[in-house]
Amino acid sequence: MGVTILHTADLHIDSSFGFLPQEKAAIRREGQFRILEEIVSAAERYRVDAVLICGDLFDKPIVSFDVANRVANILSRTSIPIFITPGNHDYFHASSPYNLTVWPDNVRIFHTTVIEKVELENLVVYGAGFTSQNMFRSALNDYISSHGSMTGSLHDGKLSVMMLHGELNPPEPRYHPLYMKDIEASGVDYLALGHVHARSDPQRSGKTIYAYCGCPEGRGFDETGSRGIYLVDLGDTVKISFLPLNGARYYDLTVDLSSSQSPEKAVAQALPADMKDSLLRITLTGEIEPDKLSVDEIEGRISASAFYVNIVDCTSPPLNLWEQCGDDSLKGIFLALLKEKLNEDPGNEERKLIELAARYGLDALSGKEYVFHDNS
Ligand SMILES: [Mn+2]
Repeated sequence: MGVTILHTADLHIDSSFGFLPQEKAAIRREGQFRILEEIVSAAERYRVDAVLICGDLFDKPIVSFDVANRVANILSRTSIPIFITPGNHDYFHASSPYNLTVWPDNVRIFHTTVIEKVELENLVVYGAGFTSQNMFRSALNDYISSHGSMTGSLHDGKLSVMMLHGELNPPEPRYHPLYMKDIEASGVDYLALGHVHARSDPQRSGKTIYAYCGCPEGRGFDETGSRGIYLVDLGDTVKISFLPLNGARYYDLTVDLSSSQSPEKAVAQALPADMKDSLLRITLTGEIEPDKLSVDEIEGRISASAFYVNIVDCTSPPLNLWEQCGDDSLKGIFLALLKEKLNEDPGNEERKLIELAARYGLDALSGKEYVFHDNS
């Protein structure tokens, strides 16, 4: 019989969202509880056999009783077994919510750095967690070194999964190093990983499929795009599907206003179709007359339909290329030489090249580092 698990990690509940105004940050923190609710609903809807939360469920090692109790309450709305590994942000310790909160019976927390095993009816779950903000030793390597592997008759034909928060082959072993040879030696059917917030496609090492599911909702402009959870069907073959969730979406957009007649239109064209629950950072670039651009107006218009917008104005006034042509200076002589070529009535392509040469030359003569003017 097949087994389905729900793989999630890195919710970072109770994040500060310090880049937002206070009231919007509070709304985003509420949204984090909604994402957890959505995850529990998905677990029910897809009738999964277990939910794996692979570290950094909370953003910090200590949270208020209210936050911890709300999380426990959401997890109690299902009877599906839920497994949690504390990560580097929410490591297990005496004052940890994992120690102080009354968790529902369906929740099991892997609270030591030594890999433990829990047997369900048709599934074996292995896990270990952080007990401080760093974890230099590899729990997996320690386990393999003393036990050899996790497979064999031990499982009585049951499928096996392991959940760990850590880094694959890191240059420095600071956040629980995980090594390929140990993953291969483990022989578990699926290794559910947390820590890296970008989702990775499932990979295989030996018989073991492993993946980072990424965070189920972005928390900043470095976490853009669609985010969600992995549903993992374990059977004769392992089938993994990405299920997007309805969290806030972050967009980090750059709009070049150089050749645009209307900055408002140029920005509008770059916007996503549905901006509800969207957080946008829009960087404006290119050369434009300052009086043609009203950042406040653009910002005002977008904030009417988006959750949050931040416009970064990196435009510059248009440069009169030939202003210093013929001056008694190195720039003047350089421009005069190029201007001669222009006067020979070159074709369109060559004209562009000459203008580009003038720009680069002026930049260089002004002591600027290489500045790329994208005129395409
Ligand atoms: Mn994390």
